[in-house]
Amino acid sequence: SLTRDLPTDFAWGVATAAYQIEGAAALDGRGACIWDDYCKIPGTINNGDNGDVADDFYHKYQEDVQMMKRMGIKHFRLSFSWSRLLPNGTTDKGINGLGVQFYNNLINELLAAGITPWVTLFHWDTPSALHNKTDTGSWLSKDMVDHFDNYADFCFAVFGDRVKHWITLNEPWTYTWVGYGVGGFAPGRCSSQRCKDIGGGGNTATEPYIVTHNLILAHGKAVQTYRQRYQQAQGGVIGMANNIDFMLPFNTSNEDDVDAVNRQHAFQLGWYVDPIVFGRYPEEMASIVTDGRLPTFTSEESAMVKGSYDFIGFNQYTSTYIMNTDKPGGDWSSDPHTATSVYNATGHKIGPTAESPWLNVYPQGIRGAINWVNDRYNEPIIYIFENGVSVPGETKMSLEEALHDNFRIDFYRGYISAVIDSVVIDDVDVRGYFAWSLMDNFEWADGYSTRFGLTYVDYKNDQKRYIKDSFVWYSQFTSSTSNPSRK
Ligand code: GCO
Repeated sequence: SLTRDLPTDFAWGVATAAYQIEGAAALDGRGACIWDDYCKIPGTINNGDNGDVADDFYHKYQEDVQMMKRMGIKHFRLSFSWSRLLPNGTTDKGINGLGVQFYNNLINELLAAGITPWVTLFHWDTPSALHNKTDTGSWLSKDMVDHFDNYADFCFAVFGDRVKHWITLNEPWTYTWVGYGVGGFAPGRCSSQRCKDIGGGGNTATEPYIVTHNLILAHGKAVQTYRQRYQQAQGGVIGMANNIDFMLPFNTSNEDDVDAVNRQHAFQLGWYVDPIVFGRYPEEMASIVTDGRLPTFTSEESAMVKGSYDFIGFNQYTSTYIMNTDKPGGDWSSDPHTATSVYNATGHKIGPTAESPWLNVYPQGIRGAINWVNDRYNEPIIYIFENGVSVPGETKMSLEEALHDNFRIDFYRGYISAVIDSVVIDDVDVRGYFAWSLMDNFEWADGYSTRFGLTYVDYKNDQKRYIKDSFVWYSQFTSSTSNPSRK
C-alpha cells in the first residue's frame, strides 16, 4: 500500500570529497592538511598512495561538470579544502585568493550547468597548521571550535550567495573513532589503552570522547553563526552528515541481542545526532560510559547545539549481525563498553561482500536505518548523503572489465528501491539521495586500488575518465521519471 509519492523535487545527486578528488595538493597556495601528513608515514596507505594528484579535479573540474550535465546530474555534493582557502587555518593568518577563485569558478560552473552544489565544510582534512599546534591544536582542543567557526563564517560570507546547502561535518564518527580510537585514518591516534583493548582488557580510551565533544560544539557554533548572520538573507539550509552501519540482531528472539542493536546505533549515529536534536548524549551511552570519559554539555552548550540542524543527513553502506556479549571489546564496536560482537564473518553472512571487506551488501539495511532515524528523532527531514559500493575483484580488473559493473548496478537498484520504499510505503520524509561517488578516487587508507566511482579514472593515463555502465543506469534511472518507483 503506497501512502505517498516520491516528491517531484527529490534530490538525486552524486557525492565527492576534496582530498579524495582534487589533487593540486601543493599548488596555488594550498596549505597542508593532516591527510597530506598521514600519507607520508610509511605503511599507512595501501601502495604508498597519497592525494597529491588524486583525480586532478582541481584542473579538470570544468570537464567533470560538463560530464555531470551530460549525464543529467542535478545535485553535486563536494567538500571545501579548509587549507586551500585558509592555508594556516584561520582568516587572520591569511586567505588564499587562488583557493577562493577555484571554488568560485567551480560553483559558477555548476550553477551554469543547472547543478546545485551541496557543500561539506569538513571532510576530515584538518589544516596541519592547526592540528600541529600542541597548545591549541587538533580537535583535542576546544580552540578548534572557534577556528572552525571562523572558517565556516568565512565560507558563508564568500560563497553563501550561491551555496544554499551546507553540511558542517562529514562522518564525525569515522574521523573520531578511526582517527583517534583505532588509529587507521589520519591523524592516526590510537589511545594506547584502546590498542590493548583490541586484544581484550579494560578500556580507558578518552580521546574519541574529547574529539567528538569539540566537533559537536564546532558544528553547533557554526550553525549558530549561519542562523544569526546569514540564513535569513541567503535562504539556505544546514546540517551534518553522519553515518550508520545498520545492525540486525543475530538472534531476533533474544531480547539482549535486540537491545544490542539499538545500543550500537546509539553509540554510532546517536553519539552525534542525539546532541543536536535533544541537547545531550544518548542515554544508552550515559548509562554505560560512567567512568567520566563521556563529557556532559553545559547548559549553554546544550542550548547551542540543540536544534542545530535543518535536516538529518547520513551516509549508509553496510549492515551487520550483532549479538550481545558480556565480554568487552567485541570485534566491532564503537566502544568496548557497548559489549557487542560481530558475527557476519563466521558463516552468518548478511549478503555479498564488496571489494571493501567492511561493506556487506544488504539493501534493506538502508531502509532500516532510515526508519531508526525517523523514529528516534521525531520524523525529521532526511537526506542520504552517501551510498555506494566497490565491486569485488575490481582492483585487479582491466579498464574494459571494470566499466561493465553489473554488481554496482544491482547494488544501486536494490538500495535505491529500499530508499523509495521508505518514502512511499513507510511514509518517511527522505528528500534526497547521493551516490558515492561521481568517480573513482583516493579511498583513504585503501589508496586508489579500491574504486567507488560511477566513472572510471585511469590513474596511469592522465586521470582520464570513462563512464561506467552503472553511471548510465543511474543517469537513466534518475532522469527517467520523478517517481521511479512506479515504473
Ligand atoms: C565518507 C566516506 C567516503 C568514502 C566512502 C567509501 O566518510 O564520506 O568515508 O569518503 O570514500 O564511504 O568508503
